[in-house]
Amino acid sequence: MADGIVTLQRDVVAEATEVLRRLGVPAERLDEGDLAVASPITGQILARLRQTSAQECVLAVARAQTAFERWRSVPAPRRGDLVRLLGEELRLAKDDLGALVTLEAGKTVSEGRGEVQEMIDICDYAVGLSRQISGLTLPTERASHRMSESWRPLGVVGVISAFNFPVAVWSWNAAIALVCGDPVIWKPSEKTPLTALAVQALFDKALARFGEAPEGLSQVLIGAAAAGEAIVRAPEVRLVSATGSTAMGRKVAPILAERFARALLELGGNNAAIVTPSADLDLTLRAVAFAAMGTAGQRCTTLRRLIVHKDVKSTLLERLIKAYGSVAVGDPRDSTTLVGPLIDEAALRGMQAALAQAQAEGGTLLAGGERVGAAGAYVRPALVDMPAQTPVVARETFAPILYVLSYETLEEAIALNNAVSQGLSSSIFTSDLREAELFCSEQGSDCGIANVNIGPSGAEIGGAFGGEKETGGGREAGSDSWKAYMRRATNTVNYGRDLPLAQGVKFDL
Ligand code: UN1
Repeated sequence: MADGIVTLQRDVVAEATEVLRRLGVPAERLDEGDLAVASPITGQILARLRQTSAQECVLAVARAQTAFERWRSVPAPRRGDLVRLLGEELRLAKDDLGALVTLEAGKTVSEGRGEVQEMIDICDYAVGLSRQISGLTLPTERASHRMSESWRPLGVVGVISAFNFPVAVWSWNAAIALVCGDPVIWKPSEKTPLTALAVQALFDKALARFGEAPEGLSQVLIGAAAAGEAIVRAPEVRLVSATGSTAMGRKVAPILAERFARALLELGGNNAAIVTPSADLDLTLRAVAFAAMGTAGQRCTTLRRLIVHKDVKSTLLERLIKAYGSVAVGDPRDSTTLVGPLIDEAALRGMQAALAQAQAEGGTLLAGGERVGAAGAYVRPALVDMPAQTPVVARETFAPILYVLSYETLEEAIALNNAVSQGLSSSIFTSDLREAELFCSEQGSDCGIANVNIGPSGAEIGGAFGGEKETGGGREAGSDSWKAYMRRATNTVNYGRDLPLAQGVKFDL
């Protein structure tokens, strides 16, 4: 540790080239074009990729549509076989793909591997789902009739993902879409296209083992906004699952609405945790530290607002200031590092601007905020005591800043939790059953995720993931999220000889 930062002498570019080779991405793809891909670890360029042309985007959509017409008739459990093989490839490649996530997105080794584990988990989930896609049988008011609903493949699914979960978000969508009978076209963040190419190479391996399958079940488009827009505008793409900023969602949603395509949006979060007087402070401290500083504050579920009861505020802050002062920041490849770099210089500038604004709005910087190291956008996570929920607190800054607010009554704390425009995740730390249940009730948190004695980040795939209000309303991963990837047909069958009309209507010729 020099200059307050963990450093490693290992060559980032050489490591990336080697890992990409092992993952099956051909070396010639890495120097074909003008999209420079930098590693946030040092800022060095890892590759220059050729961007998918507008013409190629059109061809990709057409190929996916042709694939859909065959894939939809493959029995769902057989479709599940492909996802099972993908899960097997991911298990074998877990360390390498995790390492590539570290090299390209700057996550720690443990978080890089965790992200791949999340992919494996959703594959397992989707394989099970492939034998459980089922519909209801419903009572009909007519004699000798049967009414049921069936779930049918929807069509081509577009996935637009962000740099911070460069591979897991694709898998939440792709694993489910594929067992539901839908091909997938993926536009990864232009900041993390290498992990996408590696995932595609693993998918191709699974496909080769699977045998007969239509071409174009999974495709990757490399590039910036234009490639994403191609997916959003293509009439064949029936569902677009987009993860990113609320600003991006505001562009995507109207285009989809205009052509009546489905939108599954996972946009900004501004997640809070309430710490009550009965909270177990040891547990709270650990949960807050991970949720606020983990992934360098770059999860959509990152804890950004800590709403602390006035009676425990000074005790908790004292311990938090210590934790913020000692957390290891630096090269994410080193096993002692807990906070890696921000994705780029723009992210660091955004953080510094937010900290300046917070101080102008009456905030006191209690810890962190300073840049460390020479190369790469490294910064110490910041802890800021705020007099109120001012405009900067109400905004999502995608960086490790934790604003601290205080409260006296739980109703006041819940009102603060809900008083922002985003609605992704939330938590309460309490040992009081009444407080916990109130927070989870209809009078409590208005977010898509409401946790008790767990931070707002790090959700498992078994639940439906997503949030309300400006977070976009989409739900991905577990529970019944699969229904967004299928169309529902209500089937009423008359097996009698009469033709009774519903609602007793008469129409006798
Ligand atoms: C995101 O940041 O886009 O709950 C997703 C979590 C992770 C997913 C975060 N499972 O923090």
